[in-house]
Amino acid sequence: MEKILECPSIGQYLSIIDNMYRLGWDERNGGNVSMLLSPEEVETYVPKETIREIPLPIVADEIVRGKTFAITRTGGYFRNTKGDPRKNIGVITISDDGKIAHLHWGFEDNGSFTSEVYAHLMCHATRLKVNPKNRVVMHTHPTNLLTLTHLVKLDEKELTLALWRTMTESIVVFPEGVGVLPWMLCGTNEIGVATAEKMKEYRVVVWSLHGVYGSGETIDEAFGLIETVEKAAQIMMGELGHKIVNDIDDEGLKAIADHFGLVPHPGYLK
Ligand code: 2HA
Ligand code: ZN
Repeated sequence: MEKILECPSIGQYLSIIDNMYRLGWDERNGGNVSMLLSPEEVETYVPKETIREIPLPIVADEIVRGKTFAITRTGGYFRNTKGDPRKNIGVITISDDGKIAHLHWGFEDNGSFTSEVYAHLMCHATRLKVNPKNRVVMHTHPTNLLTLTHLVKLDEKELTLALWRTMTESIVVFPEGVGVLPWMLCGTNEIGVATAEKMKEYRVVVWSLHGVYGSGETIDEAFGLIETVEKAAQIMMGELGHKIVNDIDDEGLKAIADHFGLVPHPGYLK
């Protein structure tokens, strides 16, 4: 086996992508995931040579220059990624001037990175400034969360509170709440800037009528965050059209946050 495929975090990355497909979140070529590799992983598993230079559509922020990422392919299907990683993912290093990606491995048959590369690089830069341990940026189309954005007011406080009230885990997993963007054209610099701006405050940003962006220190954590928001959205979907008799009130949410030593988004709870 090629060395890069022996890297444990690459193995997890491929498994999670496969799992996301099986959850029905990533139809056709939907979704894209990028993961920063540690200097030790780069040293041990990544071929040093550049096999191709791919121009970046933006000048990448200084904080991501010289860093190496695994990232999914434009037009690639999550369904096929684990079975054919060499074609469907690439391992790139951002050049020192932030203008080029040096491809070390993958994107076989002249492929390139996701069209959402703007949002990925900008979100990595933002999250790294907030949390130097952040490694993963994940975009996907979870069915219930996406459907919910057709049905509820697109208000960060209202949506966060409604998701928190569904189940105990919600406020534990996303005490800062969820960021929400209105519908915007994807694959553009504008949505990348808007998402990264939200990521200053939130690790998860809902793209209304499209999907979600999540981030985390590991692939498991980013996935777990989105999975929890999606589960809460699924509960909300089941409740729509019904009269809610019981949910977790402010007192309960405060008790959960106190118990776990968490600070919920300021101003959301009475
Ligand atoms: O990569 O999900 O937002 C396909 C998409 C675009
Ligand atoms: Zn998408």
